[in-house]
Amino acid sequence: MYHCYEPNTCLISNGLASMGFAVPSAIAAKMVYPDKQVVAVCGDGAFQMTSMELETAKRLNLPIVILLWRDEGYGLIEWHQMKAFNRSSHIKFGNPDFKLLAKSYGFEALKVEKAEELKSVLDQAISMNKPVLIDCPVDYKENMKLTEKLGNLIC
Ligand SMILES: Cc1ncc(C[n+]2csc(CCOP(=O)(O)OP(=O)(O)O)c2C)c(N)n1
Repeated sequence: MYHCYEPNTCLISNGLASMGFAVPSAIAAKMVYPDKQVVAVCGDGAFQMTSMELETAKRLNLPIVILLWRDEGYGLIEWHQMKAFNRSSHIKFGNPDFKLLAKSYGFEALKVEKAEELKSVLDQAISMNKPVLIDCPVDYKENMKLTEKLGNLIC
């Protein structure tokens, strides 16, 4: 659903779609293009696979923004399970307090409290010109509504 306006401005781990890609690749992108704004977007499960790289970003003083979708679970897997079996299994996990975690690495931390705030919080994070993590709670029930809306297009 993300619209790209310029070539090579949206980096994804195509093919194997490896989780944990967003933060390290944002670090690399910012090192190569220090004058561009770089935002890593990732789920909480994927983030926790490489969250130690916050240390790298801080040490190299790279002002990247990490937008973290938090649903305490493997949302995409739950979505597929619900579509296939109408029930889900082993997709929930606990999280640390991401704001505290980010701060302990020397990141700034912001939190989105409601959907309407997303853009202003993102703008604020970008304008800080520092390493920032945004904790954004999401309700993946929206996914099932999307499935209904798009029907066979995404199956
Ligand atoms: C290294 C790795 N392990 C497993 C998978 C399979 N997989 C794809 S999406 C997903 C869950 C992603 O959860 P999260 O990062 O929290 O994002 P959400 O779907 O909740 O937005 C899993 C386990 C993968 N793509 N990469």
